[in-house]
Parts: sequence; structure tokens; C-alpha cells
Amino acid sequence: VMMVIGDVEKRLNKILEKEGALYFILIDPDEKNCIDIVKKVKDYADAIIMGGSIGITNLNEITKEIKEIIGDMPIILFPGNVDGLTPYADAVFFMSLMNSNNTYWTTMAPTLGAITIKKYNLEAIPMAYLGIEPIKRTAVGFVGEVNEIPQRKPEIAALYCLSAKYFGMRWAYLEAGSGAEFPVSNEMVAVSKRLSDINIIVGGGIRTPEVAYKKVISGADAIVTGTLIEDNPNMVKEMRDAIKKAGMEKIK
Ligand code: 1GP
Repeated sequence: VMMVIGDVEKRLNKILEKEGALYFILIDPDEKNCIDIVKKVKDYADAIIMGGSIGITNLNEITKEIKEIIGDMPIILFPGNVDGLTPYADAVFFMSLMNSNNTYWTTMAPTLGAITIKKYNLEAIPMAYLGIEPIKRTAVGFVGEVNEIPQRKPEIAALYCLSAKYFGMRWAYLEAGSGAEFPVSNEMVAVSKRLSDINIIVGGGIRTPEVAYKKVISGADAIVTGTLIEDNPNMVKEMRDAIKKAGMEKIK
């Protein structure tokens, strides 16, 4: 069996081995000042992930511009739909919203997008995208028709992560939704990591370095922040420091 792992994923795994945790900054290309945000945060993220659930304007131009600013830091697309692809990125999270009620989001959107990914020569990184309570109150929960996983049932998230692993996915994203009132619980992160041992990304509603620190200690391999950095780019260093501190404690 050939494992097709490209440069971006290899590089992320290398950082994980050395530093124990990754920090991804989510940039919404529809945000008016996204270029200014990238300029402020470029030295602190391990990758820029790019996407949004509603509307995408000028993705090619914006991605080109961001690439010029960040140099060799990877841009990984986090597409909200089949139109969230551009050849100017390095990679794409090839994802199934596994707990959507609509097969468009579990399999049809990725299937329709697949040929574009090939044409654009993007590295596809296989990822389970899992919608966790309170995601229904956020844009992605609404658009993605998510059958949200209750926070009180961490073992359900863990089972999805194990299923994802058996499907050959190397990453799972526990998503509470952008701007969520509260993030995915530490316990849910812990059991998901323990059962599946694939790379666990945690995002949605993470607003403080302390919270990020605990997610990593619990087992998160990568932390995503979007809203926090849009609102307050000056937090980026503190966030990175907390994530890396927890990562180092985890691997020593
Ligand atoms: C959304 O998990 C990300 O996909 C980021 O969420 O905007 O709440 O940081 P926030």
C-alpha cells in the first residue's frame, strides 16, 4: 500500500515531532482586512488555513498576495464548498463533514472538487471534519446541515475519529464552529486522540492562551484560531507560546 504524503504534510509532521503541537491561523478570504492580518501574524503560525462557509470573492488574487507575504509557510485550503479551491495554495484539507445529514457534505462536494484539486496540483491532506455542539448556532453548522455531536458524549467524537482512521484519513478536525460560545471539551479531545491516534485539530471558540494550552495537553495536535486573531492580532504571540509550551511538555 502506497501512502501518498506530500511535502506540506511531511513538514507538519516534522514540526509535530520536534515541537509537539501546531498552530494554524484561519484566514477568511472574505474578510476585508485579511491581508493586514496575515502581515501581523506571519511569523507565528505553522500554516495559514484559508476558507469560509459563506461566499468567496477573489480567492486567486488574495491567495497570491498572501503567498508573497508569508514566503515558504504553507497555505492549506479549508474549502467551504467546491469553489474554495485555487492553484495558488500549497495544499487542501480533503475533507468529509462526516456527521452531516446531507451526503453532499459527506461525499459529493469532495468528489466534485477532486478533479479540480488534481488539475491545480494541490496536495490533498485527508481529514475528517466533525461538527461538535454548539456548531448548529454557527454558519458552518447551518450550511453543513450538521447532526451535531453533543459535548456530553465525547465517545461519539472518538468513534468518528477511529472510523476516519480506518477510512485512511490522517487528520480529524473537532469543530465547534467559528465564533462558538464554547470550544470542544478537553475530555472530548483526549478520548478522540487516545482512541484514534490520528492528528487531531481543534478549533472554534478558542479565545485564550490558557484554553489552547489545555487542549494541547489533552491531546490536540493542532489548534486553530480565526475570530480571535481577526479581532486582536496582537494575541498571536501569546497564543503561539502557549501552544508550543504545551507541545514541548507533551513530548518530553
Ligand atoms: C472555524 O475553528 C475555526 O473553522 C476557528 O474558529 O473563529 O472561533 O477561532 P474561531
